[in-house]
Amino acid sequence: MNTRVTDTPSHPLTALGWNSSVAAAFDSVSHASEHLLVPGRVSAARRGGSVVNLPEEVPADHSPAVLKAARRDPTLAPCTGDWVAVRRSGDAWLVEAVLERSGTLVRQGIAKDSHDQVLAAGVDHVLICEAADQGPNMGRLERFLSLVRTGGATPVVAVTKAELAGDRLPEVVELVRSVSPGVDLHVVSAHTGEGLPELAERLRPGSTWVLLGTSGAGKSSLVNAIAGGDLMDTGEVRGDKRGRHTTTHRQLLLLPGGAIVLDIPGVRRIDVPGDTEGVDRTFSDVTDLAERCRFRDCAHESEPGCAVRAAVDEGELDLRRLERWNRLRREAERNRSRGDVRLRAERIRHWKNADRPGLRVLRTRRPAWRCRR
Ligand SMILES: Nc1nc2c(ncn2[C@@H]2O[C@H](COP(=O)(O)OP(=O)(O)OP(=O)(O)O)[C@@H](O)[C@H]2O)c(=O)[nH]1
Ligand SMILES: [Mg+2]
Ligand SMILES: [Zn+2]
Repeated sequence: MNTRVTDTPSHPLTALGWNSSVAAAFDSVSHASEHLLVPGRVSAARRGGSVVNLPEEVPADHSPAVLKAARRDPTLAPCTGDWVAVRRSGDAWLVEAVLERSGTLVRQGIAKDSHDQVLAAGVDHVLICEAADQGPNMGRLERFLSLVRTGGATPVVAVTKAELAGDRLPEVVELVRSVSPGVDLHVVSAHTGEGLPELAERLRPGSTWVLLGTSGAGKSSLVNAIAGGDLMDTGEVRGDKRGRHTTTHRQLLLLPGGAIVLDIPGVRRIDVPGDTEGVDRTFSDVTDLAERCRFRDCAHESEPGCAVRAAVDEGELDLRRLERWNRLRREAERNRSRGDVRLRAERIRHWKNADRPGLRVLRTRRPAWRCRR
């Protein structure tokens, strides 16, 4: 986090987002430890060490216990936004434990043996940025919304670069609204200042926000415009409207208004995690209709009394939205079973590698049993 953290007048940990649930998580870790621990928040995580705010910024190594846990499961390594318990060890600081997380943004590991990646932790709100001049891409928005909900944070949508849409702006906003029922929507321009005061008003002191969107969506420009300075580098988009991945690392920043923001590198595509509930909450308009189907297990295909199909026939529900709901649900189910397979494989690996003298005895005896047969 930049040095401005120490300039804040109120309680230093409150300025970093400290609240009663973080305090309770810290208490349970600190009571169980033989060391004198202090709480801090990770503003930037690296392999083997982190920058931790106590609230002044210090570099801290990860303790052997933290490293061991992260080797077994990389999602357990400290990540940006995590609350941690640290202790002094000689001249250095050591991260002894990662406190129980709330509000995470997790990138699902797609390959069979790849792990999930925690992009951010301790997140209250995710501002999903969609550039007004590029679509909008409804499927991507639904995907981002599902992902945010699964992680337990509240999604808010920003249609960025509003002035570039010209006459199309109302249509773009309507389309975005149609895929984000119940979600706060801000129409903003970092260049003209449109919508910035309203958005800044939402960024309450001590709340943690992550900006999520494709490269070039204008996330860093938005942070700078709200901060009234150049906190983040920004980059021109290319001829094909794609961004240049200007932001390459993740670091918490404190806005002058007191909110904590994390502007992450642009994300083009991200899988929904193995959680159909996050998907269903994103498609609440469709699930509300499904409640009224005659059969509880209606597949919304050709069943009689299907309220979802009736809404499609009457033009109240876009068939493409129904198809995208089905597709995302299937993806979530697939990812859940993939996750289960991975978890099982990891458990077996862990069990095989564990140092268990009893197992060694068993192994040495086995040939003798075979001889007897
Ligand atoms: N016209 C206009 N251009 C904007 C606006 N906001 C951002 N841009 C431009 O869009 C380009 C990309 O902006 P960035 O803020 O770097 O985008 P980003 O989302 O942070 O991109 P990555 O860091 O690559 O993920 C830059 O050239 C900005 O000047 C806006 O409101 N209006
Ligand atoms: Mg950026
Ligand atoms: Zn139905």
